[in-house]
Amino acid sequence: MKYYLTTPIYYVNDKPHIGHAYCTIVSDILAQYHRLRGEDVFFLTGIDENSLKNIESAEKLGMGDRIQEYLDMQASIWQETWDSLGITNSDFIRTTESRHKKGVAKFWKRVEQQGDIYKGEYEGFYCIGCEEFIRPTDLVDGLCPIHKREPQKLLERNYFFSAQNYRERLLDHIEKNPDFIQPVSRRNEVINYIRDHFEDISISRQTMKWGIPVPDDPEQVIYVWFDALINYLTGIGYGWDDELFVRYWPADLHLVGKEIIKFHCALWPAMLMSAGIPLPARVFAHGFLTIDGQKMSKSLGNAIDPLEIAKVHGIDALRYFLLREVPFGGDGDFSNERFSQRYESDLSKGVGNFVSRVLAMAEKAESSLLKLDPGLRRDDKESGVQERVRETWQEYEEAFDRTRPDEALEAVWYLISFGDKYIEEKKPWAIHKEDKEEYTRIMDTLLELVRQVSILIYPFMPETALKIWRQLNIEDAQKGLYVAKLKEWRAVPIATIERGEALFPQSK
Ligand code: ME8
Repeated sequence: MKYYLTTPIYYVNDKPHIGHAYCTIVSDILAQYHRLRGEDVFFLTGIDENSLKNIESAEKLGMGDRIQEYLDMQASIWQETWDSLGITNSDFIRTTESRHKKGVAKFWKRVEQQGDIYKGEYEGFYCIGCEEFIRPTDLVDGLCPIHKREPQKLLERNYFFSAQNYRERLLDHIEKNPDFIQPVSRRNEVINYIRDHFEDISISRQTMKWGIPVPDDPEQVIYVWFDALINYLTGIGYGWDDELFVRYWPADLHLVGKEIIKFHCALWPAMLMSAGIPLPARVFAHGFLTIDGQKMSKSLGNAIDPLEIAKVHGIDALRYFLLREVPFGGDGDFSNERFSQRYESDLSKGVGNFVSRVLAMAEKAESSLLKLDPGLRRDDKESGVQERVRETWQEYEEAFDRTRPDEALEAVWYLISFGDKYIEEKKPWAIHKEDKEEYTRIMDTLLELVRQVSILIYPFMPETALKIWRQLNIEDAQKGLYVAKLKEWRAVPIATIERGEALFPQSK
């Protein structure tokens, strides 16, 4: 089984902010989950370099004559950010790379051979902020309503893509594949758009000095979205490594923000249909993050650097927060206050406290735990713990299948509170002296529960999971095992315990 997932490729006119990190982190969590299942995962992210926005930023820095240098500089910033956040992407695609340009040229030719490219006159508006042609009726007081800037007025002879040829096939595909567009709330938006507004689109620019030249017509460069979408193919070998491409295409998931769903669910599948390439299985549109209730923007100067936030409570805490605080698919808000609250209540006092409590009590029983005759083991079915773990796995896997990692995480936290309640009910500390055997049995169950929790949290908080495995001395024993085995009750025996530092120390 392979699993190929992608993030959007980001514009590099600035450094990454928490919104970009959100999409990349969720993708990483999905990638880690599928790896845990033993699947052959390819996780692609990258940058969209042939954009006017980038050129404008280069010019502002006085680097207008050294654009490639500017892009290289920005590429390092983006790559380093993901590295520092521990993102496990398989590759990083840049649209100025020759492998990408080669693939784009190949793709263009296929669409051309299909008879879907023609030359025509484009007269209208173009918003650099959106990198999109804009209808006059969408302007508000002559300005782009999103970017509040005046669009460029264009009169050019361009190449057009016959998108309209694919309108019916697209609608048919969306209807027959209810999972193609997620969440469901976005489906109607896309259907209406395709039905009412999906027209042939200009796919080249005459006056642009930066970009990928149109094959056989170097006077024109390819429209940045047409070029950028193809990254999902060129990132896995299209045009330069057929074997790799066949191994991973079609994509299992394109994760994107809600503002670019139309490009991914209308233009992109139409392009693929024209080129005779199978469509991705699913496009999921996540919501937008605000900061303290406000839109993130350069003018407000409130864009948050994910690296700064990760410094406060660590990377795992940031990953946890973003998944737990924001219902996936909806919008959410980031505030330092909420972040610290969740850190204290869910991490320090939640999983951190649960693990350290169990390990501290288990230490007292350690010597007898090691010698515990399996015949003496608590009947875990009776206690309900084993059953709860089984149900958690079921909810968890189903949630991931629906691309709802937030719900998977919720199920894990429910299991942790179940564990806390189990401790409160059994009050092992009260029987420690008089009934050592019972005490040992309870601890034996609780330790297995901690192991189960550690596997469940792995995709979300890999560093924390690793710390727990070390404390339980099972890191080596679990190596090379995947979910199907790991989730079995007592799949890996816990032999000794080495309590380490608190997983999430209380803030001072
Ligand atoms: O659109 N909250 O790039 P981009 C959550 N290059 N996510 C956010 C966000 C926010 N406030 N702001 C940005 C482009 N994002 C194109 C894509 S793909 C072939 C080309 C995330 O730099 C979100 O995932 O504007 C959004 O879709 C993406 O960044 C857009 O990044």
